[in-house]
Amino acid sequence: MKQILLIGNPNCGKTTLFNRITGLNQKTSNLPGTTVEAYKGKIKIQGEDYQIIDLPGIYSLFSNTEYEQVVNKYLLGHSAGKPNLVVFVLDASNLRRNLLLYSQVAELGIPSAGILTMTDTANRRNITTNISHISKELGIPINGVNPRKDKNITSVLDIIKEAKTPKQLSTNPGFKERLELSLSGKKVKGSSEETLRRYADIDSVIKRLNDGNGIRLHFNTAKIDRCHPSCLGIGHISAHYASSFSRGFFIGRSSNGMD
Ligand SMILES: Nc1nc2c(ncn2[C@@H]2O[C@H](COP(=O)(O)OP(=O)(O)OP(=O)(O)O)[C@@H](O)[C@H]2O)c(=O)[nH]1
Ligand SMILES: [Mg+2]
Repeated sequence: MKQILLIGNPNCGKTTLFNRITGLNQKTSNLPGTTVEAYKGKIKIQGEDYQIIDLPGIYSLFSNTEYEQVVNKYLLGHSAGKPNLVVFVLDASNLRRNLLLYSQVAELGIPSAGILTMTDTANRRNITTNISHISKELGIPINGVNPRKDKNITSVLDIIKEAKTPKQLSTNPGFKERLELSLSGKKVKGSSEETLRRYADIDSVIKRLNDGNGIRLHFNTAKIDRCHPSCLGIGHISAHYASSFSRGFFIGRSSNGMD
């Protein structure tokens, strides 16, 4: 049976989506780190059976916790054979941070499809996203789904059928070997430098999306007059990025995005 891995940052809605499409009832919560092991389920797409595996949420494949190890093992085929497909869940309210993990998974070249969740949360923070622009940048089909509310799972199944080999957002020679090495539990030399390089490549993507209206932070001057940027839900952006903020360039930077 073909194997699909459900991958993404913590708390982006993977298990809610998994439950929705498999009919199972695994634990979900709005606390990061809810899924600590791989949940397995079965789905049928156009008459074909697939095993879908809901993995723990992580920010980067490089780290020493058991969660990254679980995800690494599945991605590299050490747990259940080589995966056929990846469904990457992207949180629309934190796209930049999500793209770090995405860029690493994309570099493995597994055919992928994307599900953009949390567009409602993003909208509340005055961020809108244009799915077709994001899909073009990443080179994979993407559908926007709110797995908490949307009962119709057809759009999820349809997009899985259209999975494509992702564009590489960042190229890092020796990446796969370093990933294999990280399975030994040792801190991999050079992974922090690699993360910084990846963020530089991701910022080019974010800038193109921003310039082409793929992501837009709507300035509500009345609110801005009254509030600090944290009122717009982007208060976690470091001062380093204040100039980007003033250009209306959305970036969801968080210290959790670094390994
Ligand atoms: N507002 C909103 N909430 C959502 C959406 N999708 C999921 N949620 C909620 O987000 C919370 C986290 O969902 P989970 O499915 O547990 O997230 P997860 O990605 O599996 O989290 P980890 O297992 O920790 O990696 C739950 O309270 C869901 O109901 C969405 O599109 N919008
Ligand atoms: Mg989960």
